[in-house]
Amino acid sequence: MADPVGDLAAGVRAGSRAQVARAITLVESTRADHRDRARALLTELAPHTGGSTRVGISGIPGAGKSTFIDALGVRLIERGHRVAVVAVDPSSSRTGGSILGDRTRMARLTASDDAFVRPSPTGTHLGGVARATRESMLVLEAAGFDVVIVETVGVGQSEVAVSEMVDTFLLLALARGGDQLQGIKRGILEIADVIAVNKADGPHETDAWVAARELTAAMRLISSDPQARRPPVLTCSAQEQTGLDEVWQAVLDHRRHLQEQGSLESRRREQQLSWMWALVDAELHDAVRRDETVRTELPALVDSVSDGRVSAVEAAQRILAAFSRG
Ligand SMILES: Nc1nc2c(ncn2[C@@H]2O[C@H](COP(=O)(O)OP(=O)(O)OP(=O)(O)O)[C@@H](O)[C@H]2O)c(=O)[nH]1
Ligand SMILES: [Mg+2]
Repeated sequence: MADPVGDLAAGVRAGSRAQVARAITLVESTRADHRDRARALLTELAPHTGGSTRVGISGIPGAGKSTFIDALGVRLIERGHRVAVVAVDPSSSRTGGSILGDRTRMARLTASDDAFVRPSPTGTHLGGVARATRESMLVLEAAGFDVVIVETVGVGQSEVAVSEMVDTFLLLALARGGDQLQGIKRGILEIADVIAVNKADGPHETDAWVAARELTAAMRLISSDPQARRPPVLTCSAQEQTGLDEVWQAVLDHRRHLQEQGSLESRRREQQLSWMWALVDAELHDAVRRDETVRTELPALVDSVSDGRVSAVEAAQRILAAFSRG
C-alpha cells in the first residue's frame, strides 16, 4: 500500500507553501479519517521538528499584537530568519472586519516569501484549537521556519494554553491613564517571561514609561522567590518601530537563560507530558460522547437530571458505568 502521507511530508520538508497549507488544513481537521492521516504525517515529520524559537505573544484586543508581529517579523526576515505566525483564538467570534484588519496589519509579513501567516483555526473549544495550533507549529518547523510566533488574545484561558506550547511568553501591555495595571490579570503576569508596554510613542510615551515602572514593581510582588528570574519590562512602539530589537533581545536572553540552566529541554519535556494527558482527556471526552451505550441511556438520564429525579453525581456515575460496559 502506498504511504498515505509520504508525498505531503516530502512537500512540507521541501518548504512548498501549498503543501504546508494543505498539511495545516489536515491537522486542523477533526474528522476521524483526517486525524488518522494527521497522526501519520506528524509521526513522519517528528524528527524534523523542535528546531525553532517558539514565542507566544499575548495582549488584550487592540494592544498592537498584529502590528508588532508584522514589524518584528519583517526585521527578523531581514536578518535571515524564516518566520511563521499561528494563532490561538478559541472564541472564533472574530468578525470579518478583524480578519481583514489582520491581513492589512500584517501586510508586509503576509507578502514575504520567508513568512507564513496562518489565521486562527475555527473551533468552539480551546482544547481543539490548541491542538490544531500546536500541530501546525510542528508542520511549520518541519518546513524550516526557525521562528514560530503563536499569537493569542489575552482575554481568557488561551494564554495558559499558549504558554504550554512555547519557549518564551511575551506579554504586550498597554498604559491606560491613571490605572496602568487595569485589565492585566495576575494570572497572565505569572506566566509572562518578557513584558513590553506597547504604544510608547507620541503623547503616550511617558504613560508607557510609568506603566513599565509599575509593572516592574508588580512583578517583584508576584514572585515569592527572591532568587527567581524576574521578567524584564520594556517599552516599545510597534507603529514607530522603536524598542523592537530590545524586546526581541529580551526574548533571546530568556531562551538562553533556559538553555544554560538546562531548563529549555525540561520545559519542553514537561510540555510534552501535559500535552500527552491533554490528548488522552480529549480522546476520552469524545469517546464517551460517541459511545453507543451512553447514547442510548443518555436522553432518559438527561430528563431525570433536568427535573431533579436523579442527582448530577448519580447521573455521572451511570454515564461512566454505561461507557465501561459499552
Ligand atoms: N500609537 C500606536 N498605535 C499602535 C501601535 N501598535 C498598534 N497600534 C494601533 O492600535 C490598533 C490595534 O492594533 P493591532 O495590531 O490590530 O492590535 P491587536 O492586538 O492585534 O488587536 P486584536 O487582533 O484585535 O486583538 C491599530 O489601530 C494600530 O494601528 C503603536 O505602537 N503605537
Ligand atoms: Mg490582531
